[in-house]
Amino acid sequence: MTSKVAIIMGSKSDLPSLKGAFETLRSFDIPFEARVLSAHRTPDAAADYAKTAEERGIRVLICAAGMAAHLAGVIAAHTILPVIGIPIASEPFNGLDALLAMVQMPPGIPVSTVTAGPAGAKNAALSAVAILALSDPVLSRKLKEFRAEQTRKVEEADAALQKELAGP
Ligand code: RP5
Repeated sequence: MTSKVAIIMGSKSDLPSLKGAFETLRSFDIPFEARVLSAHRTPDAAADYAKTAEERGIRVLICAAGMAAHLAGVIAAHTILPVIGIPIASEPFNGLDALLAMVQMPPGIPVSTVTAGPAGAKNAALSAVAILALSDPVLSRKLKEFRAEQTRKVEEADAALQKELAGP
């Protein structure tokens, strides 16, 4: 099946932080591909990948990078597809460096930046689902069900807490 979402990471060392994105896209049955491409170490390959993504059927690009995280911006510079950035935490600045590099894009080339790290991977995937759901009623229904289930779990947890606090 043609991939609809591409997950690009600046280094294989980013992979553990991206588990939530893989899991989330799989849970919504969204075909995706994942690549290691670096804005600095493989700049030509990263640019070529972004330039051909649209014609290959990709609809959303998720880019994860740490340190001087230029990957999402470079990818965004070469495509009009929506680009979602995940800042990856690394020493010594714990992701603040990547966050600022990603979120401070100059006007004209947007990168939608999500929560840093593993939680961001899940949110990036959910944002990709939301974008795809705009033109896919089945996916839209699944996303609404996901939200309803999430709400139900919190309500259950709260009910359990109240019971615990009330004592025997
Ligand atoms: C970034 O530099 C990568 O996205 C990674 O988060 C960071 C460190 O890369 P490695 O030295 O682990 O390959 O480009």
